Amino acid sequence: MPRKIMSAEIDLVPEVSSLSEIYVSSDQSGRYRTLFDEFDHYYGKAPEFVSRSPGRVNLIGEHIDYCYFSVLPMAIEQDIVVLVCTNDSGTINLINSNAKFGPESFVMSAADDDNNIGNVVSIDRSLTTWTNYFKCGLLVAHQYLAIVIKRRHVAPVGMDVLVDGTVPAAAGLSSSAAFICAAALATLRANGVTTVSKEELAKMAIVSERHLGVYSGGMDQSASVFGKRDHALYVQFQPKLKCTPFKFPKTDRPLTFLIANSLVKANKHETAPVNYNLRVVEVSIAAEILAHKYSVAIPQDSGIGMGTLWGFMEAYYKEYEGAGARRGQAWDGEVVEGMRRLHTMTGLARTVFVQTDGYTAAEAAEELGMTVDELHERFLSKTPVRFEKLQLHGRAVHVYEEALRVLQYLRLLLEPGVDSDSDKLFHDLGQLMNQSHESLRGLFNCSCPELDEICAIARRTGSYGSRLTGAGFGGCSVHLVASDKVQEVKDALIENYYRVKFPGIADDALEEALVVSKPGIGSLVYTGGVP
Ligand code: NG1
Repeated sequence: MPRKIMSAEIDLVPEVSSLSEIYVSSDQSGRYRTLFDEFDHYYGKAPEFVSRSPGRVNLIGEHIDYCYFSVLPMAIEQDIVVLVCTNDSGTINLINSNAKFGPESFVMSAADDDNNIGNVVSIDRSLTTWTNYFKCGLLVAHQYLAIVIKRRHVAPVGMDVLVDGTVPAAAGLSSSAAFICAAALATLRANGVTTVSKEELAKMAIVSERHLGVYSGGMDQSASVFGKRDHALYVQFQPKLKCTPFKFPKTDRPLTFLIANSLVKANKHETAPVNYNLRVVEVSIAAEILAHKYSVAIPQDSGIGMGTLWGFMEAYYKEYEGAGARRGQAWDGEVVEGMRRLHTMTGLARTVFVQTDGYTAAEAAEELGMTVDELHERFLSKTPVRFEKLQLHGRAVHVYEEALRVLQYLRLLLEPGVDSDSDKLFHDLGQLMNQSHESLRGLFNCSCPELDEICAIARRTGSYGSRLTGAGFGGCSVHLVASDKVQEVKDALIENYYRVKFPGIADDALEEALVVSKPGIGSLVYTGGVP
């Protein structure tokens, strides 16, 4: 039974029947025709629907989503599409259009006993296989069906699936979130749910990658689901998930973002214990130490079940500060007040974390007034991490300053009258992007020589601001370039980076590595058939 519309005001995941509603920069009908043919070739029938979800580029606000600070991404047109026909054998058949990724089939378990709600599949996180991402989406969608809409004792519907992606993998453009969102949406649809809100889809996708052992924040899934053509997104996580699309100001020369892939693969899952998850643990321990020093209690509500730097900021203001009528109040999102609070937080972080070269486990435990065993038990046992010293100074200062930069960036974009002087606007925005990169490199240690080099070349050639985007450790960079300078910056990168580092690189690889992507529409279901 299809689920009915909940309320007219709720922002629902759209269903479209024409490709022109999805893609503006390129004609994708050839791609879809080939995929429909392939589907017929493999399964001997036509797909019932296509679910798709895009990648994203983050303009500013890196490694702060899991601390619950707001970010400014936009969805891009590159996406993951999932063609689906249901089957009645309870089997999931997965084929990828890219032969590099082998097929897999499995039968779902019924999984509706009370201890195992919605767990239709088990995921072996020790394997790095593409199908694990589909399983994440499948799993969270079934948990949603069982727990949220209380559909129990109904056999999970099997699916014959063909997947195709244009978001480069491990490049910081969120191919994993795009795939998981598309897989979750496909699963809901296959199981008769034709109406789902963007908020519900984003929320279920946000928790999903934890099944693979990565404790990510919610930026990618939110950007992928809420993406809106010609709009960037202001994504807030607290007090609740909220995505506000906004248009760039109209300037005499259009604001253009060039994405340059370093082609260095950033493998988030395999390196999680020393890279991504270690950062998640470090910022949580930093929050706990600040809370301990200022004797405030903070909610244990991060993805990894610990306190957050956002939580500390809120608790600190409740207890000690706040100007005038705001004394003791939670921050309501007002930009100037947020900037003031974040300035204060940066100062506190610098005062408390004086050891700029890091803290051993014993030193961190002492800061928390606990034993090393207690530190391990409470903070280091949730996910495997490896370190010599916890970099608490750099991580906490980066997070508060980056959160501040997001508000400054937003303010510049929304300020009335910016249209008149695009050079000043681009310059100011660019400065914030450059500072962000410096901070990610120097304080958060998540850049790499190739990304630094790309940023330097782009800035030399006319980019106003250049920074890594996404998790870093490789992957993509984003550059604010005036539209009349794009070709010059591209040429300089081709000559001084790509042709030097990858001699003989093919022209189509270069074309894929350097893209100007317009903000695109988010997750949706396409029902238009063969175009
Ligand atoms: P990537 O790896 O670029 O998709 C990751 C996290 C985000 C965010 C950024 C850093 C996932 C799915 N996403 O993005 O939540 O923390 O790093 O800002 O892990």
